[in-house]
Amino acid sequence: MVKSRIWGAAARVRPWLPAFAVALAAGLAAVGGSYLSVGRRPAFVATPIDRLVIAASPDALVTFAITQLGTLGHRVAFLTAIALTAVLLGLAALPGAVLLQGRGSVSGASGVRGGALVGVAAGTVLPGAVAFGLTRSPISSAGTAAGAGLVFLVTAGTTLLVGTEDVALGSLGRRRVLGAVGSAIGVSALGLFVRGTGEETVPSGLEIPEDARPEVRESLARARDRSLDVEGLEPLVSTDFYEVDIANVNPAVDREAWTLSITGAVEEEVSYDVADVEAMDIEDRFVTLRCVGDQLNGRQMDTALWSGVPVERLLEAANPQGDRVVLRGADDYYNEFPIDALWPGLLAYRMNGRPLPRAHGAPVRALVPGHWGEINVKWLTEIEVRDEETMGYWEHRGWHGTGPVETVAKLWQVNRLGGGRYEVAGHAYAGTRGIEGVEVSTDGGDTWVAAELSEPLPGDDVWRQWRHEYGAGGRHDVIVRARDGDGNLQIPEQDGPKPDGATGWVTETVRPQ
Ligand SMILES: Nc1nc2c(c(=O)[nH]1)N[C@H]1C(S)=C(S)[C@@H](COP(=O)(O)O)O[C@H]1N2
Ligand SMILES: [Mo]
Repeated sequence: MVKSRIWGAAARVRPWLPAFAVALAAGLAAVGGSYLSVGRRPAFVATPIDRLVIAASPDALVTFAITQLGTLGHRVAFLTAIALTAVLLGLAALPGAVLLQGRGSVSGASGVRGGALVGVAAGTVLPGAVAFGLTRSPISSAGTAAGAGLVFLVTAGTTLLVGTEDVALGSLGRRRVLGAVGSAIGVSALGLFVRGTGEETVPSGLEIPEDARPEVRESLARARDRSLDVEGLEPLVSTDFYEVDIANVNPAVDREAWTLSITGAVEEEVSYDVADVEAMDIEDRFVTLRCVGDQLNGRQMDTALWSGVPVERLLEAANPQGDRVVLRGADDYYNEFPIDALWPGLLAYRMNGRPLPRAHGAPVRALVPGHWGEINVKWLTEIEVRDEETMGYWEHRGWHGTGPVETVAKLWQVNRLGGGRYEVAGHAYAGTRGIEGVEVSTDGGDTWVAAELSEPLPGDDVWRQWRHEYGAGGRHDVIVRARDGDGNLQIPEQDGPKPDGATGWVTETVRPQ
């Protein structure tokens, strides 16, 4: 009984499968068309869906993606959003596909052409309208409509040309479904070819721009010269700066329209534009950032030479009355912390001698000395001064990452020099406390020796490199620990990043090769 009912249902659905396939192909082509027209920008039709996906994701999943997957997590989440958007736009295209499928029953040449045309029109306009509802961008919506429309044209094309004579064309045959899928893949591939993945290449600290200010060139050259000469070890200015964002599509803030407002518990609300900020004296600072979600020996810790204006200069004019601040970014990210931490901060608009990349917060981001990365708000638009404490974006999700960083020594490089000789090296960071020393044990913690340290770079909030060379017989355990500028040893107790940063000493088993 049940079996036959299922069979009955399947038999009823079956004739419509080609229509579903064409609609899905149109949905994919619609996403591809939008991407081709605007790239990985807020106007891309999958961006709003991406936001919904992230908002709906359980905190544990978001935490896992950020702390374990990094960039890979972003890619997976972004592809998920794209797939969902293709399905959504495919549903919008379905009425068109059904009309196209059904047009075979209309008799007479003009009837057939008319039916097909209505199908093509519906399959084009409906996804376009949905895109406009999602993005409010005419260009992106036109791209969406064009992508879907192309699939419908390819699908209907043969019939329109041949007319009614060929009755076998009265349904969406396999060949036309293949044509639909093929053109959808074509549009998407073209979008990828023209726009790339949308992942920005960020200036490496090793390339010193010709046109940078002499001070910047000098500082970057100094950082290069002071970097320890260890094969495979990242220099003092990172060549590949990590990125942590709440969204998969970064805001594209219009420099000309951008303003930064200082609001709330202030004597006078003030607002600055790019010209105001750039008119002030520029200052260069080496600053290290580390995400609170970084694993103990993870890679979400990097250093750049940032240029901008001290926060102080902008804050003073507002004369703040409260002792807390909320910083807000153009991506609706926000973070809250004591105003005392913000006063010594920098509002950066250049990075390693180049304009601040979009990925790192263009046109202006905050850099707050010594605290976890999350309060260094990117695409900064507002500083709200408050009397009372409140929670930031990550606090609402169970993190306590607004305070000063934990001390850490990373073990990022193990080089086998031959003849039983080894070289181990890494970076150590303790925020504004500074690094006084790094100690290494190559016998599992029985004995400790001081590692060689890189010359400190100017700055109150910057890492140092360490290196140690030794001989060993066989397999052995290397442990590293840093001592901060106050003389405190790095916390030995092992603990994961959530909620307030990883602790413990990095340990690695080294085997001879
Ligand atoms: N507007 C905005 N600012 C932000 C974030 C964000 O998602 N949006 N991420 C924060 C986090 S968690 C970290 S660790 C740092 C990372 O800065 P980076 O991406 O330039 O490395 O930016 C912080 N500022
Ligand atoms: Mo972070």
